[in-house]
Formats: sequence, structure tokens, C-alpha cells
Amino acid sequence: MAGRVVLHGRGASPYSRRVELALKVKGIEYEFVEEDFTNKSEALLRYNPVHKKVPILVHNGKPITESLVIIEYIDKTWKEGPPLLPRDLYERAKVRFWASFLHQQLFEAIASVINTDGEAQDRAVKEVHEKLKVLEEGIKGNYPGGSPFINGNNMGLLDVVVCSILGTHKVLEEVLGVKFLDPEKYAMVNSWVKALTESPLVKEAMPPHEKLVGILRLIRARLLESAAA
Ligand SMILES: N[C@@H](CCC(=O)N[C@@H](CS)C(=O)NCC(=O)O)C(=O)O
Repeated sequence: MAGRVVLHGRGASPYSRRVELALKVKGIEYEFVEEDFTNKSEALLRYNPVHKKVPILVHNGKPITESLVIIEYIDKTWKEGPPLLPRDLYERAKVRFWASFLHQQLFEAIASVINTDGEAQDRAVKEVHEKLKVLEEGIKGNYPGGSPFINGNNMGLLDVVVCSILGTHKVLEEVLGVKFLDPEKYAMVNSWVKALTESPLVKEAMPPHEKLVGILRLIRARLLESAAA
């Protein structure tokens, strides 16, 4: 029995999306509450008074925050679905390492490309390529292949995290006018992301491309405007 599961999130948020994907992999039914950042709900502020951010998973009335923490909670709580983390402790440690690299390093670098212009943006793009190179080598060395996903036939923690960041690379490339996932430079990462974005579960969870392009253009315009003010 899943109990009552409510996810407070934002359709366009990569952090929310990774939690939604984890719930879908496990086959857990949940209610989605779309939050408005210009008018945060009383529930959001009560459940996450420290960061006042989404995603927040509320399980039987108890809130859990921070996307990576939530995904581990999902994995430990609903043992009946496919595992999101390997049972072997060494493999589990490696997955946590790469998830944190993606979450902290690659995502931060991409965020810098979104909120800069001109030379600062050129530097940020270079940084993204450096991180992608590290990821490509890391994947080659640790997960030389065979399965469509890092976790095997079902997505796991690393798969949902990479999907939440690079699953929308075409949106980023269109809005920013920069090519990130060059298949010649990053063959492993490219085929991994392709397998993920072509899977029915991801297609179902991903908002339409045009909608995300519109949202990202708006976010970028606001960020550039506040940086210039
Ligand atoms: N480290 C957090 C980051 C969550 C986060 O940044 N959420 C954004 C949505 S993309 C948010 O709620 N922003 C609201 C705000 O900044 O006011 C996680 O992994 O869950």
C-alpha cells in the first residue's frame, strides 16, 4: 500500500521531474500539486520552511524535501517496484557519486549558461563541455554498456537525474543557441540520453518541447534583466 502520496512541484522544474520519474518507475500513484513561485502556497512554506522550494513529497502527511533525498526515500519505502539504487554497497556509492556530480557540477554549469551573456556565457559553455567530458569518461570507465540505462532495463537514480538535466538538451540548445550533446564528442552520454528520452515513461512525464522553450526563454530573460539591474 502506497498510502497517500502528494508531490508539490512545478511541471517545468528538473528537480520535480526527477522525483516524478522515480515515482513512475516504482509505479506509485501520486497526486501532483502545481506550485506558483510568485505566490507560494501555505503548504509549501509549512513543509519546506528552510529552502521554500519544490519538490516536496508528502507521504501520509509527512514532508520530505530535496530531490535526491526524496528519491532515496522512495526507493527504501516502496521495495516492491524496481530498485532505484543498486543493492551492492560499492555500486551504490558510485551511483551516489555520479548523481551528485551531475546535480552539483553539470547542472550548475548549465545554469550559468542560462543566466549569462557574451564572454561570461562563452566561459560557462566551456565549463559545461569540461563537465560533459568528465561525465563521458566516467560513464565509459564505470558503465561500459550493454543495457539501455545505467540501472539496467529500468531507470534508477542516475538515470532519472541525467534525464532531468540532459533530457531537455534540445530545449537548452534551441534557446541558448549552443550545441551541448555533440554525438561525436560524447557518444556514450548521447546514446544514454537518447535511450532515456525515447522511453515511454519519459515521454509521458516530459512537458511538450515548445512549452519548455517558452518557459526557458522567459526564465532567461528575467535572469538577465535582474543581473543587469
Ligand atoms: N536542491 C534542491 C533544489 C530545488 C530547487 O531549486 N527548486 C526550485 C525549482 S526548479 C524552486 O523551488 N524554486 C523556487 C524559488 O526559488 O523560489 C533539490 O534538489 O530539490
